Amino acid sequence: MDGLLDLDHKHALDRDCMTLSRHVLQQLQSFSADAQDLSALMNRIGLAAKLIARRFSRAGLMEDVLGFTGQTNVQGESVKKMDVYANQVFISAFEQSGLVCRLASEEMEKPYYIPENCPIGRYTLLYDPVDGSGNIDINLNIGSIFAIRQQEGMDLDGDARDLLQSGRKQVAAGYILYGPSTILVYSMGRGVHMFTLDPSLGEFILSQENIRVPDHGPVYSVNEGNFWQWEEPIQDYIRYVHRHEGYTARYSGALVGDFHRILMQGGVFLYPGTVKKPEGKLRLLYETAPLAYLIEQAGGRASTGTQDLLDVIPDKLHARTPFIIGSKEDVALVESFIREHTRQTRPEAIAP
Ligand code: AFP
Repeated sequence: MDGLLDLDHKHALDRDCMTLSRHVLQQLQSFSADAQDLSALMNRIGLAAKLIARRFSRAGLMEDVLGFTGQTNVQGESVKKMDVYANQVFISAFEQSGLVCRLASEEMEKPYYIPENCPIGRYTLLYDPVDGSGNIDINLNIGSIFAIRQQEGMDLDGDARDLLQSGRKQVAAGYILYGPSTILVYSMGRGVHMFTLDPSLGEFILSQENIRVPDHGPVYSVNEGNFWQWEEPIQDYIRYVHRHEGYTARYSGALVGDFHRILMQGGVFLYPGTVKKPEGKLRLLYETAPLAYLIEQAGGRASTGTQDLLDVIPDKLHARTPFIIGSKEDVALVESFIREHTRQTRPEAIAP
């Protein structure tokens, strides 16, 4: 027909119109109030991501952006100025949204409750505003991780006990990777989808749908500098991959980038517990559980080594878990070393 684009151009234009908010509504196949809320919620996540990406992209040219604040956070870690900025970005993006009732962050000991004079929503946003802070000052990949849970019951005394539930209670989860391009990967239980920020549009545009992690991959991603601290089965697994062809080590020191490589190419990421810290370093509610949600949606697995990660019920807001995540065959291989070690040392612990 006259005046219409040919199919190729039309598809390209349709794709440029597949924004985050529209994709959520398409995923939910609904225009209900709930669907609109989730669509608006993901849009706010996209806004926060754009604000953080903008700051990162000019960090080296601006005063007072890089470096440390001199403070220590609830994790006992030195706080970077970008940690504080990014944490506030999410609060500012959601405070007037009417979508959330509180925000729980790696950077805040207690959740931030939306003030009385702001519209209160039914969701809780849990997030790690800057994952991989160690990479900020050297311009290497950094990420933000988020999870969305529905408010359940009343949180009367503000201790957020209702958040201490398994990762299977997550309504949605995802991450932003600030790399050569800024991408946003998310799932709401209907597959894993990737959006790429088009700076010329200021929009996250759909770049890959229904991502599936390969059943096996060559990459194992772990900080081998901790080898001497690990329990024996993890050391045995590392010796195995050292002695067998077909494995390659990749580790950036930033979970989101290392995870994204595993999601796209297959393999396994490990942050095991150590003899001194059996629970490991990574935090459950806003780091390991959101990524576990994604990897299961992509056909992979996430484990503590002895339990499915999504079944772990935290005892506190900033609980940590050992973390093994990636292709199901590679996660199973790591678990097999743990099971074999248990069989030899504590046979009574092995279920019949
Ligand atoms: P920072 O945010 O302090 O850089 O820590 C990053 C992180 O939480 C996670 O992104 C990495 O996978 C992990 O720690 C790296 O920890 P190690 O430096 O102990 O390997």
